Amino acid sequence: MSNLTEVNFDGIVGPSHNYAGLSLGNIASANHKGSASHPRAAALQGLAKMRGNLERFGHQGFLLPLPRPNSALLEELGTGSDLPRPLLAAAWSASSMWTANAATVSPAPDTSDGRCHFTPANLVTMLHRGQEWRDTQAQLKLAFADTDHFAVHDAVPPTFGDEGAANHMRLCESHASEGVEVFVYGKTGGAFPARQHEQASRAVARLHGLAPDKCVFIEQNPDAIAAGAFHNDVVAVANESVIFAHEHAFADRQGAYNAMRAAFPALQVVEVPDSAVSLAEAIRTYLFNAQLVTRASGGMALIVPEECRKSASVWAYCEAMLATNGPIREVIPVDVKQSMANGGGPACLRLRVVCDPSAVDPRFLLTEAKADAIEACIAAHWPEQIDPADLGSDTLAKTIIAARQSLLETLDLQALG
Ligand code: SUG
Repeated sequence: MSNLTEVNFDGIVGPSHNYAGLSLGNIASANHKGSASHPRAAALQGLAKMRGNLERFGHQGFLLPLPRPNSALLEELGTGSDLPRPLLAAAWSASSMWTANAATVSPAPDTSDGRCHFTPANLVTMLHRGQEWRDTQAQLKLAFADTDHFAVHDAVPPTFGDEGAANHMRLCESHASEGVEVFVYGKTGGAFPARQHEQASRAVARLHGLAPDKCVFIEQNPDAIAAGAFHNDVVAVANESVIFAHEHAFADRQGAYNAMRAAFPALQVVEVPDSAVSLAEAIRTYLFNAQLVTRASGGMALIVPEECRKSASVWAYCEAMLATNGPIREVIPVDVKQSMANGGGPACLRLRVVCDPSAVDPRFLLTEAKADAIEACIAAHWPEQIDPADLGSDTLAKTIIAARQSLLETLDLQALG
């Protein structure tokens, strides 16, 4: 159990990154429907974020884009000129880049068998996301193949929507100590889908062998879902003993904090009042879709989207928060605009895994030299631009398939071909 540390596995943005407006309830996705996307810029922005974190923390992992266009899905749908565009676009989606939705992860100190457990998210609410989990699972089984340390489950059965780590927070004294796992679910009935079902969260907790008194199940605020917080990580993030959340994140605000405190008495709440940052502005800037990380020098840093610096109310809040000298000591903006335009901020792009890095297949761990090689591959092969009308083109399909193939070769991961 020694050497347990938090490693972030970011999704490398795939060469088919595009804006098809597929996610009902995701305001950025709807607003950018039909816009031209820039896959090369998107992937380079994601890589720059990874490089920054590699330098900051000494560890950084990645997961690879899934095969697109997904010919198996197209076959299942029946190909033909009358195939509706959104169904065609689903098979071209690069949505696996948001690895916060790849799986729920329970680190070894929390589980009954002392292994780190993964349950790939079934993502059943949306077609373009529901096609991900089997390929994601194959990748997790390769990266975390060491069964002395890791267990990779099947997704929980459909009907119970599961969107993975985006609706899961872990409270602990330090990453290597036993934690309390907080599962946040939504209830259906609002204008937008509630993507995380309570029974999916409870199934994951059972599968992972978590102690019932170390689990907390909390309902997301239906008003937050209605305002565009389609995942809890759009309105809250936790790290070690700190939770950073919007006042309207949870259905029963005080009840939620009480339940967390009952299981984890050392909880520190940094709550942003609606009067300082409105729910709409929090969702527009993705203040909470931040990486809340422990600095080597002490205190925590919040890695936020660049959009936060440009918002008067959000930036004023951040400056005021830093002046209080509370647990969060630094705010670091990063440019992930291409991902943001589809509703994916810095936190969506990463899956946190507390593990011993030496137990992970090193092909999934970033080094400076590997970042250079990935960058060269992206620069050479990722399309500069995709217009939604291009989806379905044979020429573009060939470019995308060849680009991914070249990345697999660069990383010696042809096994994922
Ligand atoms: O599932 N966007 C993703 C964004 C996921 C963000 N993840 C977290 N919050 N953890 C989604 O809505 C847009 C696809 C499109 O419109 O083409 C999309 O799937």
